[in-house]
Amino acid sequence: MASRQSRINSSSSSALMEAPNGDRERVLDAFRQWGYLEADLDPLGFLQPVRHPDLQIEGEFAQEARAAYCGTIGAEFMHIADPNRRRWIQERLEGPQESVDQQRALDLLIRAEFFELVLQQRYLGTKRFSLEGVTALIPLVDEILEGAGQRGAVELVMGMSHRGRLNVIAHVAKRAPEEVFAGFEDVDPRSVLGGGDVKYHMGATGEYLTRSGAKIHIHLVSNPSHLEAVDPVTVGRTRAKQDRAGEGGSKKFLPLLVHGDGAFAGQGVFAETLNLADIPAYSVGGTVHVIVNNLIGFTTVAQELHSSRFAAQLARRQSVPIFHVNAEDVDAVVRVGRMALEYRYTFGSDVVIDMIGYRRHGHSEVDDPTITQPLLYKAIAEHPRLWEIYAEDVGITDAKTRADAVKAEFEAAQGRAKSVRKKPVLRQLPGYWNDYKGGRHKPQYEVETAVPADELLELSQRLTTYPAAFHIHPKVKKLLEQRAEMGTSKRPVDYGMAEALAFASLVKNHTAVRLSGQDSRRGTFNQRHSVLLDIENEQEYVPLEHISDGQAHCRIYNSTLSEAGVLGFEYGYSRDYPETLVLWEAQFGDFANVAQAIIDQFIVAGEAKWNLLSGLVLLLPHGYEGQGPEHSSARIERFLQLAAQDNFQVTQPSTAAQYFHLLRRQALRPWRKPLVVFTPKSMLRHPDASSSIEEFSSGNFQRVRPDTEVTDSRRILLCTGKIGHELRVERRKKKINDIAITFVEQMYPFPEADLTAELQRHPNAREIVWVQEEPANMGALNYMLPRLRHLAGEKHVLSVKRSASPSPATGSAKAHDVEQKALLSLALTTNGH
Ligand SMILES: Cc1ncc(C[n+]2csc(CCOP(=O)(O)OP(=O)(O)O)c2C)c(N)n1
Ligand SMILES: [Mg+2]
Repeated sequence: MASRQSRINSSSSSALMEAPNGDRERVLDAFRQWGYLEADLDPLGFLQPVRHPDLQIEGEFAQEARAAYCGTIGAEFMHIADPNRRRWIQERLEGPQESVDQQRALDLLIRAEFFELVLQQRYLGTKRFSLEGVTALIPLVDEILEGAGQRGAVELVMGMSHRGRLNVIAHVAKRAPEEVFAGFEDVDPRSVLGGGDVKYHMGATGEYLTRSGAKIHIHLVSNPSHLEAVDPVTVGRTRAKQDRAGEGGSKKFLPLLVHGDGAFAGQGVFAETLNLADIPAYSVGGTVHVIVNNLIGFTTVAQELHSSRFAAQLARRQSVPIFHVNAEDVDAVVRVGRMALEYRYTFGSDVVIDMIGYRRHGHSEVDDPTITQPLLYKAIAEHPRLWEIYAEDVGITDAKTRADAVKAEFEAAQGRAKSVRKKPVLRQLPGYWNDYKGGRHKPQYEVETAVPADELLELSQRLTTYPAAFHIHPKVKKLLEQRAEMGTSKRPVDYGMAEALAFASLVKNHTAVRLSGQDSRRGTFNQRHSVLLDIENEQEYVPLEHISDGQAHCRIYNSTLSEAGVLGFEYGYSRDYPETLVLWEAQFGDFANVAQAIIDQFIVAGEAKWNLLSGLVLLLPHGYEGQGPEHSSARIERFLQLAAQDNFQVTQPSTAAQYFHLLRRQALRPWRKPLVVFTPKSMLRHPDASSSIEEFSSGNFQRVRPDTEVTDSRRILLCTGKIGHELRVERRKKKINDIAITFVEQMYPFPEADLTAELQRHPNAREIVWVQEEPANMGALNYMLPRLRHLAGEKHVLSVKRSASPSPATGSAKAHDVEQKALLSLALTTNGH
């Protein structure tokens, strides 16, 4: 009793306590819990083991426990509640060690090391973000692939940033070394003016042959500099591939994310991605994470990078095991790789490998690290290379001969690099907007989006019925009754119904729909109600999944409270499932800027940088309604600033039918460009924004919605969204009949031909006035004015808007009303300014 007490309370004593026999489990438990703190994890010894009071025990059991938990593997898994999972890990760490193919591991180390050395020799002073110091990554991934191949994997979807990426391209994606070296040779600048990307961001694909002969396709995902932004994209891409594969998809497609230690701990987008792991809408059956941990960021050391002892500990928020491993015990690294992979396949869970090594050079090879870490880099300069250490450890005597051969091989490859023909960088894939610009011809790829009246009727019946025994909420019952009336033309069709009709018509004809966003199943504004809930037993009924036999799925999900993570995921999904209409909805468009890096780096620039297409739709509620600075603006100005070379579409449909045709156009076109839709809030059910059912059975999306009420106007007000409706109401009230009010529904690509036609319908108009709700430094104003001036000829181009402001909107509903009235009045009564 006394000895147990002293073991538990031994914090003041550093003396080792003798554990009595029979206490084996208790001793082991202490080490299972805290052993990783005393583990020998840093090859350079800077990260000193911590002596934990609970572990100051001696004796046979302690010796056994210490060997299992305080060697070169440190496991954190006692935060996992499930005893089966803990036991599974215990058995592996406490049981006999499995053998490692040391010959193969050594060969891979030599290749990884000499790849970098030859680059260093031949391209001195060029950035490559060497893997030296953590070259064990290559045998680690080899073992992960071996295990994956044995379990039926056909593809590894891999996301990683700069560190060691070129090495991975050569040794995991198996691109010929001369191809990688060629990236260091001069390119013809004409091939990449304004586009393309640096060599350590480009994606790569290849085939990997595992030790036991399995062939695994490698897909290294294109990646921006923005650390960790690729995480949700990689996971979304994997999920799309898994969904396409159907049954067993999560076994066939394995995601692997390689992180830097600084980025893993610091970047919120990773935390958002991790949070998706076990949620059915986003799950991929487990992602394997590898932290290539050099205990340093650019010049910033671990103690400055995170509050936890290990960068990896962020993952403890979930039931995810963390295996720290000393990158210089290559056998341990390989064993950890095997265990992590098996864990992923056994439990369908994420798993983290924290491989701790060092960085032989500066952050990049042009950076001198001896200025900021003189002692560390003195130690590194004196430290032997891993392949030499390993060869000696395992007693392989011909390592030097093998190394010479590999070096000669890479040098020869480098010699061939100059003559490698570079793949041309396509600036635009052909055929997208051919003949569209300028409107000289009928757009080549416009598609029929109207749906026959009888089909609309049938769809609306399907959308508004549910099983007889279903106990429906009275409010939802009423909503469905109203929607049924919309289908039979007794009532104008509103936005919610328009969207449901668009989705229903698509899934019926085998185009699947996937929409996710915060509270999207009901809809933030009570507009969607895509999932009916039985109020007595909470069973779900999704009318959109009961449209017709053999239909495609319509999946509408509530997302986690994340923007960057979820938008990145959906972008990734849209990349690899182009036949599906994939939509992400912001709760309010204002919050989309939390995902700005996904928008800037992937959605709008992905094609220019990497030739990658996406048909993703962003639904961004937008409009000034007196709800304050953060519930008003989806930042139209930002999207328009990002528009160039037909990279995406920026739209604001002003009616339900327009929204219907726009969604169908996006899904049915044979090519893919991202689509931004500014969606309404208060206008969702407004009569002026509703449409007759005939507008669904005829027509198509109008890029410009002309004013057909006023034929001969002296002034044309051009606007987009809600303000246009308000102007029309005000005009009616004031009985004005010489001012036209025209909606620009597609802002980008700029609908020049449609606008020209509209201006020609009002030959006597002297003024064109751009009217917007947003302040002068926001909204579409600065994008529209030069374009309108170009079209206006003799006419004056003026504008009406709120005064320039750092904040998008006032916090006072009353102030908002005053401002809004002033805008309408200015637009309709004065000459603007
Ligand atoms: C979002 C973001 N912030 C900052 C940077 C600039 N940056 C590039 S690498 C780097 C350090 C990365 O450290 P770590 O994640 O440990 O990776 P390592 O380079 O050590 O492998 C920084 C700060 C960036 N690329 N992305
Ligand atoms: Mg680092």
